[in-house]
Amino acid sequence: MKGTLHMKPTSPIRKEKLKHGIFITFEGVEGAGKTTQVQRLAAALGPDVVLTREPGGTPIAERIRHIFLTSDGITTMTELLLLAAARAQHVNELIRPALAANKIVICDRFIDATVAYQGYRGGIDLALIHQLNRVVTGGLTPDLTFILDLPPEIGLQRKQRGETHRDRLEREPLDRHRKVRKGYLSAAKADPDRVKLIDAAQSADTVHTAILTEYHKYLSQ
Ligand code: T5A
Repeated sequence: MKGTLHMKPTSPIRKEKLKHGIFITFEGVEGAGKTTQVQRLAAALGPDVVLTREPGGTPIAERIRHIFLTSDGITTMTELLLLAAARAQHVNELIRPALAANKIVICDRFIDATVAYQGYRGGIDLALIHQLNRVVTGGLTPDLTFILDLPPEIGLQRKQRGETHRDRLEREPLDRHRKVRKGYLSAAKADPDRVKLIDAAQSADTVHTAILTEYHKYLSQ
């Protein structure tokens, strides 16, 4: 399976897409299975893939991630500004150069997470979030986004099965996680060409197949 997707006959449109790289993001509530699916897609797409995550992805952005995840008492506005700083660094240092080198960049969370978490969960004005996202990314938008949709209680249960430590956000009340899911569902509705909603309550194999199907559809457009 590895690498086979890129050995298929290439349409002119697809050649054009590959010339500029492809930017794919994964989103979803805590424990939706993003890490699992990011790794499976990367394995299926072969050596041209660059895997990364937000917040993080570069040494500076990973330091910001640590502050973000471990600082009890942090305000939502501080969260937003830390995430924006990390994203500015990540886009300029890693994502844009990789796309320019014709890579397929797969990122675990990106701009839609800020809308869902700091906007819907945290109550910050959505117009401000969109504007900040545009500024720090220089207008870079993913080509394709998979939202792994799952009731948050199931995601939290999945995570608790495997881990003893729960980070600051995972410990928040269920109501906050439900708002995050609502934010993601709104993002999918607002931009159906880019954002594909995947039922993450299915088995990991079925979810992977659904993602590959959407990826093929994207390439053939
Ligand atoms: N954040 C981030 C913001 O608030 N704003 C932002 O703008 C950004 C970018 C980052 C935190 O930062 C916040 C959101 C987050 O709280 P993170 O590292 O992305 O944290 O943490 P999580 O989102 O919680 O990601 P996780 O890695 O913890 O969970 P995943 O990746 O969604 O799930 P995964 O693949 O690790 O799977 C969890 C468990 O479920 C099993 C796995 O084996 C694993 O045990 N699993 C399944 N079980 C049954 N069926 C399936 N289909 C399964 N798929 C996986």
